[in-house]
Order: sequence, then structure tokens, then C-alpha cells
Amino acid sequence: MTRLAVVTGASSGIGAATARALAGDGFEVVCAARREDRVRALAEEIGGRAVACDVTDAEDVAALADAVGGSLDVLVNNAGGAFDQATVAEADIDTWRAMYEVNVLGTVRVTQALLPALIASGNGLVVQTGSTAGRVAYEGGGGYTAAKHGVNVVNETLRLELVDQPVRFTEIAPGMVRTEEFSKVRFGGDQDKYDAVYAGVAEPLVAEDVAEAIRWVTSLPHHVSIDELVMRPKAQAAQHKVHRVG
Ligand code: 8X3
Repeated sequence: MTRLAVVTGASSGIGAATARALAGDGFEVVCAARREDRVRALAEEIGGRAVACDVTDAEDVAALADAVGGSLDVLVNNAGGAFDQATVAEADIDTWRAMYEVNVLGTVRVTQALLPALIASGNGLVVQTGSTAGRVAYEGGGGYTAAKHGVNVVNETLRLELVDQPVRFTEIAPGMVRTEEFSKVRFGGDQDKYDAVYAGVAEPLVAEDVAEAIRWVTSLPHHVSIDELVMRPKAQAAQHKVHRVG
């Protein structure tokens, strides 16, 4: 029987790469994101389904659950992002609220809505796109790191609360990934700041590297639960220890 997966934030980057990887493994993939034209094109490419969904909107998420139906094998909670690089002293509270809303509450909202279907499949798996920003602090990252730490804790709580149910919770926590949008969104489209993040790093991770890790987790038998998987480019030994050349 064809397994069903939902990927949120599927319009670009890690989400789109994950949708492609899971489709390549035989999943029927529901591609969910705010930008309907993008998820439609992706769904057409991979033979999946598209649902326009803003994870911060309760009605959109209810419609996503309706589209999924009664049984779901895999949910990839990938929608999220960083919206600033500001010190705590100067941060804009509304920007922090927006990061908490999409990264933490968006994840909770989608998980709540799809949990009955994940349990009904008898073999559910939730993969959360987390971050190394959910493990450490860094200057100017407080709003994003607080949100990603929140994601990490919510995932751990779900593992505890649902230990007796047929659903697993895994967090994939990447470090520096060069995607078309993550740093552009964070820096409001400032190309120089975007370039500076990756300057001299021989080979940052790309979306496909993270998608491959997610694909691997979905291939494991149900008794194997990967709590967390931290991955970085070889040139990033730790958040502040990045080997740059030139
Ligand atoms: C992205 C990793 O280093 O920009 O989740 O916080 S970092």
C-alpha cells in the first residue's frame, strides 16, 4: 500500500527537497505551503498533492487535515524560519512573536490536527525540522534560537506523552544549510549579509543533504526511534567554529 506523507513548508528549500526525496521512495506526498503556485508545480512534478496552507492559520490547518483524511504515515513539520538578527536589547517583539508563531505554534497546530490520522495508521512518524539553533545560543539570534529550543522541547514532550501510542517523534537539527531563501528571509533580502553567512565555506550543507537524512529516518522500522539527529557541514565544527578560506 502506498504510504502517505505530509510536508509543510514544501514550497522551497528543505521542504521541497524532502517532498522530492519521499516521492522518490514511493510515498504519496501532500505538499503544503502558503505559496499555492509553488506547491502545485511541485506536486505535479512528483505526482503528489498540493494544499495551500499557512501553519499559523487554524482554518488552513483544519483544511489540511481534511485533505489528508483518516490515516497518515509521515508528517514532516518543516515550515519555519528566522526573521531577524537582532540583539535581545534591540529586538522587535512582534518579530519574535512571528518566529514563535510559525516555528513553535505552527508545529503544534499541525501536529494536533494530524495526530489522530498518524495514530490511526498504526505506524506514524513526525519529523521536525529543527536546528542547531535549538541547541546553543548565539549573539543576535535570540528570537530564533528561543523558538528552535521551543521546538526541541515540544518534540521531547510529545515523545513522553505518547510513548504508548504508535507514533514516533524525530528532530533533524541542521547547522549551516545553504538554501535559496533561509538567510534571505532572515536578512530581509540583503544579498551582502546573505553572502557573508556562507563566505569562504567550501561546502555548506544543501537542502538535499537534509532531505536525505529525513528520508533515511522514514525508512527505519517502527521500533527504531531517532530522538534527534544533529548535522552540519564538515567546515562547521560548532556554531562559532566555521572554517573559511579566502
Ligand atoms: C539555521 C542554522 O546557524 O542559522 O537553522 O541558526 S543557524
